[in-house]
Amino acid sequence: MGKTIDTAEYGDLEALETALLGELDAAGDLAALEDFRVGALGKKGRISALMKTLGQMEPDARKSFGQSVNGLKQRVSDALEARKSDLGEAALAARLATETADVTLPVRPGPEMMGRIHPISQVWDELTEIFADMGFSVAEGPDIETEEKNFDKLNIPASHPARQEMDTFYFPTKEDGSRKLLRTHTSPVQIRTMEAQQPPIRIIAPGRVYRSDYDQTHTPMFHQVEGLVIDDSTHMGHLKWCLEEFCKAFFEVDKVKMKFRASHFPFTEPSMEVDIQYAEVGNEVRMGEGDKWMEILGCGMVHPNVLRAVGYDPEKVQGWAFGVGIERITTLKYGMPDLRPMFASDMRWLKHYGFLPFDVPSLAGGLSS
Ligand code: 2NL
Repeated sequence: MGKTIDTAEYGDLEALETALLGELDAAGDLAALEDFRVGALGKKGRISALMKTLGQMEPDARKSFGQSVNGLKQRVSDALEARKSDLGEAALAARLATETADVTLPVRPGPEMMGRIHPISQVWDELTEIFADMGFSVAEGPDIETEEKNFDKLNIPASHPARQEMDTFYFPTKEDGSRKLLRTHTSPVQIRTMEAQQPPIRIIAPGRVYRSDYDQTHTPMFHQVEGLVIDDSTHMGHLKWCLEEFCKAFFEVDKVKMKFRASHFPFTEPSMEVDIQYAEVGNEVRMGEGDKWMEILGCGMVHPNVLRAVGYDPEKVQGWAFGVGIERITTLKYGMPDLRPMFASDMRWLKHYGFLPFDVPSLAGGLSS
């Protein structure tokens, strides 16, 4: 005969189970649950103590009692896990109820408020916002281009002065005689788009461009945004409307006065340069007032040779294009007297002319505030 199991304290296993499950229900938090686990299922816990008595029992009794204790252990473990997950969810719900965050509050002064968005980046975003609202998509392309895409397909012949070494940064000539260059305008992006897509096309191409030129009003790297619209009937009236809408939105005025002057570019015919009227009041410039004129962009109807070069039929499609210098309209809009500090990384200049990271330009919320 084996040793008798003393379960008198609980009467029997069923009573023990009832007691344990009762304690489980009463445990009010995760710490109390851990105490319960150690006391019931831990190495020195009450269920483990029952298991240890098995060794001294008769084989038959050991088998049936062992099965009963195992069943009990399993049910208590399951109940413990269920209670744990209930209490965990309740604890999370309680935390969420107390730890609210008001996302409409202003940002606290801190490191994230120290940085500034460069005026060029801000204006880039403003331009994108304005033209996106008029249905233009943004197209981008590589800074390193071929002579073919930067010049030939734009109806700029090899003899053209703009192709001379003086103005263009060329890479060394390769064995096959070809050489790459740093794009001198973003027009090759439009060439790429036309080669890849059929009309209708309505894109802007903002980007860095490079010319070997450095003085008070020129830096060897600068930024440009070009626009291109091609379909079967768009005309110069659409071009004028689009540029007027752009100027009003960009300079944040209700009226602008613009002058379209005949000009010449190899890639457009006819070509025009656009002057905008402004008044100078102290350090400030006011668009749409006064009697001064300033040239701000170039534009025209896309030359038939350009359309042919990308495989379009000039008898079937037509279009217009424009190009704006981003530095030029940035200095104009934000009253910067000098272009040179633009790329000098001077923190004092950036603090003065830069934008806060949360001043995201939008037509509804104001482009610049
Ligand atoms: C300027 C002049 C201009 C264009 C750029 C263009 C592009 C293609 C075809 C035809 Cl793919 N034209 N671009 C047209 C006229 C003027 O820029 O003075 N920019 C600052």
